[in-house]
Amino acid sequence: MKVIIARTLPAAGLDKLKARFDVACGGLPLDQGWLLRHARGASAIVADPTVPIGGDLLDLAGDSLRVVSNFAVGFDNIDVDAVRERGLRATNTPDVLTNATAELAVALMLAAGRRIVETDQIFRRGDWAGWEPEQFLGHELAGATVGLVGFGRIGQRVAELLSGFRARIVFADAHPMDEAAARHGAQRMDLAELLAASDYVSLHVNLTPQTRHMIDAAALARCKPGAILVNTCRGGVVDTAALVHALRDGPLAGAGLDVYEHEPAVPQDLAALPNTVLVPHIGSATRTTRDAMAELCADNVIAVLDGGEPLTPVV
Ligand code: 8YV
Repeated sequence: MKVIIARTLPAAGLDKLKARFDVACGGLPLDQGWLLRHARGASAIVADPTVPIGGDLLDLAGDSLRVVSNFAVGFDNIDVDAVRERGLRATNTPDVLTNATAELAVALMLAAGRRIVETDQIFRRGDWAGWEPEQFLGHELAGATVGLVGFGRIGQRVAELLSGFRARIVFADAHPMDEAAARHGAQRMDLAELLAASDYVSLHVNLTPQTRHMIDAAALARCKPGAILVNTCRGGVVDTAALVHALRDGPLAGAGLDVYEHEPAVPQDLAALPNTVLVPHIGSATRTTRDAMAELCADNVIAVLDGGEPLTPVV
């Protein structure tokens, strides 16, 4: 059976697939032409969030195709209705990246709150004239209200990590999440309430038509003056132009961002602002996590091609 890897997969998963199947990798960067040429006759396609998977590609693969295995927890790149309509399966890699992503969210809260990148740059440029009593004042997590938008696996792990910081945790989620709320001592609010109450707002939702631009100009206007926004989920959840405005003219004091609306383009308006911490989609970028993601991605392919249930299906 033929397995097509749209780009690349770490060896932890790739070697498992190579041991069982005829594997071809498109390599980096994504070459759509290669993918279209090689999809025909594939039993499985391994994709990631940079690889759009639509009905046309599924049809091109033909009757042999059984599964699309995404190397990511997010699956906004996959047309899940097209997968479902064709009786195929799609899988993702939840759980294994929860901690890495949650740790990055906390790192961005601290970096933006304590102005770590801004002051690092001032220092490196030789622009520091010496210590002053009220210089470079930032924000602490202790005593702050942290609003988690989305209280799934990653949001809950952020709450757990923050317990030592003595922050108050509030969350907005489509589901009541009563048990998790009790476990983390977190209070559920609707989004508007959360934005008005939070010193830090951290986003942990899937990108869907409902969440696209969920954080728009109106939402940002509701934020507390001096609040910090952290985004480690998907760039499309935030309206970038509105974010730039809120960082320039208030109410936001800063933002820590891992994801962008038009990756890999660097949003120049955000880059020009001193109160942003910008990292290039590194939420799951640790050796341990990427290997675990690759293994799970491969195990999903193997499970389906062996005629079984995928381990972590989205369809
Ligand atoms: C990955 C991610 O780094 O899992 C996701 O949804 O965005 C990140 O963990 C990226 O997708 C690489 O595949």
